[in-house]
Amino acid sequence: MESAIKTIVTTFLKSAGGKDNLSPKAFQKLVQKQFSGVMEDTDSSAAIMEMQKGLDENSDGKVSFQEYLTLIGYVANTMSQKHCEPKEAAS
Ligand SMILES: [Ca+2]
Repeated sequence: MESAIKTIVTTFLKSAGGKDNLSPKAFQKLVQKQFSGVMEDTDSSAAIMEMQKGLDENSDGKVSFQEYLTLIGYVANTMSQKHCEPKEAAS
């Protein structure tokens, strides 16, 4: 569990290159590299741009750590739903 959280943090720090925010380019790279298995449209830069807009709560065009966590939460939520589907279908 700790190592998973560490991965989440270090992935952000590495991608941001020592800055507080991910640039649109850095965000795109991160999504393509890390989430191609769990998300659709990661090969579409337009789709990733839309995703970034949705996450960008303060509308500064960049993704802060907090906004990045929103994405992690979203992905985790998607995973848990996928995980639950077969059980629901069986009952
Ligand atoms: Ca932002």
